[in-house]
Amino acid sequence: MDDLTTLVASARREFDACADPAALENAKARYLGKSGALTELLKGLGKLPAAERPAAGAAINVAKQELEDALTARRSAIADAKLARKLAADALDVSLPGRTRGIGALHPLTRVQERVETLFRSMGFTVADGPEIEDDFHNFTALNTPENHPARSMQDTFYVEGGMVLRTHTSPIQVRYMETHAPPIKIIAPGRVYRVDSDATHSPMFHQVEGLWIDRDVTFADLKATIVQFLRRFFERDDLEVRFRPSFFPFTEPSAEIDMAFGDGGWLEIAGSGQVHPNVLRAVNIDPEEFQGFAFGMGPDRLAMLRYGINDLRLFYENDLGFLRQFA
Ligand code: 2NL
Repeated sequence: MDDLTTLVASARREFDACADPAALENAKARYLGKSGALTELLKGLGKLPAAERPAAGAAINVAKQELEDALTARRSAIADAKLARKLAADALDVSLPGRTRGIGALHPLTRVQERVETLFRSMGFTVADGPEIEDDFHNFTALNTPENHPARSMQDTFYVEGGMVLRTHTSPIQVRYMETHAPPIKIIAPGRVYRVDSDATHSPMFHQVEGLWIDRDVTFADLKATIVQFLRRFFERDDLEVRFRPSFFPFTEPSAEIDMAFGDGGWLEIAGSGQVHPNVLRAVNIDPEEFQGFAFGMGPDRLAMLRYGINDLRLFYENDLGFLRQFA
């Protein structure tokens, strides 16, 4: 059957010209579909004399198998070509620069806290830590805070379950330290603190570094020397002027605000401080007739704003990489 040989040859040529699966399936339909060329030949078998039918039918079936085999071969050739193209596109070009992981950097507030820790460690202080969720005793009562003090109100303090609070200062770290360590005690307590307050200069979460030095004879003179030394080293200015201004805190007596000179003639409030109140020592079973010392509290966020010349506290908490990268 010359017809069949020609048909198979032209089908092979068409299949081999197909570059994608869809074209190949269309070509298949032209030969093996409902009214495909080979299908039509099969339909014509009935018109042949009965004696010729078996041989003709067998020849058509052989041709049909040849087309199926050609299709299978072409399908896998198309798939192989596709894979080869993909591999070529994804090939490793060893001359390209490597894909680097960003190096990253510490947040400016972290850098300031680490600097504060380093400077106080060099003066013999240990860095203490504690929970951010506190009970009433460690956050207020042990610190001689009166029962009706406004700081205890829900307007000022975040209350969580069971009468617990988000600590409003890092003092409870120091209270817990005094409960578990006998004097001499010489620690700083850095960390996050929380107050109900939010504007350009207040964030509901901010940071504090408190300090505490208790021994038999730690005086207000030691407080002044420690703070002046710290501030001069922190701001790298040996002539930095520091001023102690009388103030009040329930947990210290006497108490003083600490100001540092800035610009020409101005003063900037930088910390609160004082001699630890005898009631605070009694609350942690330290005898105030035997031991005394000072405590202070300052805002490292404020120190960071001064050190880096930043005028809006909120910039530290927005995680804008354009801002943060400047300190990397
Ligand atoms: C401020 C005031 C201050 C303290 C914090 C303190 C802690 C203990 C005992 C006594 Cl355990 N006092 N802390 C003392 C005076 C002032 O902070 O304005 N901070 C930003």
